[in-house]
Amino acid sequence: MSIQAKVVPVANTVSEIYSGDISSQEERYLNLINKFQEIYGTKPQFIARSPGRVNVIGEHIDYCGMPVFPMAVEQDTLIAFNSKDGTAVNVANTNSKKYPSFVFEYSKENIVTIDPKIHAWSNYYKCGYKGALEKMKIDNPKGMDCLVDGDVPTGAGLSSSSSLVCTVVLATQKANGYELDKEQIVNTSVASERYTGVNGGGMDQTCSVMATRSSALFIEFHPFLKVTPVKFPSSEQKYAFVVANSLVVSDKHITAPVCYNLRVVETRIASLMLAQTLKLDQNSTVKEANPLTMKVVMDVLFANQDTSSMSEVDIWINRLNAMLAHTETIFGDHVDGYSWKECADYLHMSIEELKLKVRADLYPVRAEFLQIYKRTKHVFSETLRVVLFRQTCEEAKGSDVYPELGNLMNQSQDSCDKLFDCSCKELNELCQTARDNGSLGSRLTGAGWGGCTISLLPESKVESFIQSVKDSYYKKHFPSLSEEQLKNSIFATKPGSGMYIVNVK
Ligand code: NG1
Ligand code: MG
Repeated sequence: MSIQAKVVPVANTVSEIYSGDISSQEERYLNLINKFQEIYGTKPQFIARSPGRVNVIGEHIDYCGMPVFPMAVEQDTLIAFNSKDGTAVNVANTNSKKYPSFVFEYSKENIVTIDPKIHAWSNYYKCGYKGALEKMKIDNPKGMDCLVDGDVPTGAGLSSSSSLVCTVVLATQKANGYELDKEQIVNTSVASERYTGVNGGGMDQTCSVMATRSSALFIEFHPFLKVTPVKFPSSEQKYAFVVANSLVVSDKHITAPVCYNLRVVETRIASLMLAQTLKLDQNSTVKEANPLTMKVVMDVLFANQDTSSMSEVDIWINRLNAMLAHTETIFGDHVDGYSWKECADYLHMSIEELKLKVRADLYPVRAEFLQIYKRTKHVFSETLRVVLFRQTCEEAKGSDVYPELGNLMNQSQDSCDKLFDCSCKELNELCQTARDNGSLGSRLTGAGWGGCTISLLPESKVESFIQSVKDSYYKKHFPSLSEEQLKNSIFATKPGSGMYIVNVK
């Protein structure tokens, strides 16, 4: 049995990506194929694959339409699959203890029923399936036999969820004879994952689908999706990134109404308040994005700016600084937040109207005060850091810019902690421990409230760094971890490749 070292064309797939990955993981792929045969009595035709991601900088700004800077990790989700007659979809997992098998039948009314109140791994699978079928607009799907194998740490801010959803979308379209292009797969996966009840942005899916080996991605969402691979600069001293899991599990499904979904709502209300105070034309803002985002507010405000003598970076810096100044002027007398009533009065509407306007009816939230000032200041300053991070990478010209990159990461952590309130004491401790042990910059990655940190440090220090963090953080808080668990909790990472399909012969 062999794996054909050839990618089945996911349109726009970069062909360099598969060879390294598959040869280094051949055993894992072969085990998957064997296990599939044991369960279903035949070999799979294809293996779909999509990675997790680690965000280097740019947290909680994707859903504001602002650019982010993630990279794919090497950990991923694989789905070996076959299509077959009938409409039953059989799904098994190589880790069947933790992720029990399930079967579902396609139904004409709602494709498949998903209850966001139940937190089961099957939900993520069904979300991807439902989204893919809706995208393809087919009502006579093929049946499927599937075997899933994933090694992205779960609940850790490394997007195990999106890695699974993207892989399901990829497998489902393939099994039904479709070849959606990468952008369609991104859009489908983003919409699909929202069926879990979390009103997420598009960073994770875009990175999982579009990543290219050895580069991080500068991802812009507005006015259209644009992905620019950016290489980390080379310098005499070599550097590395280490991911460390705080092992505080943040369950977005339970915390969404007071954490993630609330942040989305706060930034939307802030956008409405900015647009009104800055007297933006409602017709042009609503046309661009509904619900309104901070990126649209900024673009509309500067629509007539003469940019002929400005570089792309200068435009960003100029506009973001202006928005930060507006944030102080407009919200600076309410640094402790606004009540719902104050926000509604500000916008001349009722609280109910306001909730509808920002879609808090679809994704309910709970809060007494809305932290408009702090969230807005985070969004514009974090965007500025993303832009500066990219510029610093691209304009390094051989000089050692890593201390500057590290500073930006540290500032980002500070802002996530103090302005966006998405850190926690363990994450703060882990970042501090990292800095005390030679990291130039350390910050939470992903949604926060637990999960992982990412730290930048000289490559020569990686081993001693990992040992020191094990001694000071893990031994203190999690003394009973096995060596294997420790190995999965803290590891060096490099930018990996995006999704692909392998043809099994
Ligand atoms: P994770 O870390 O997967 O919970 C979430 C969102 C992103 C982004 C980050 C914060 C989803 C699928 N992902 O990531 O879109 O907003 O938080 O920067 O909701
Ligand atoms: Mg996730």
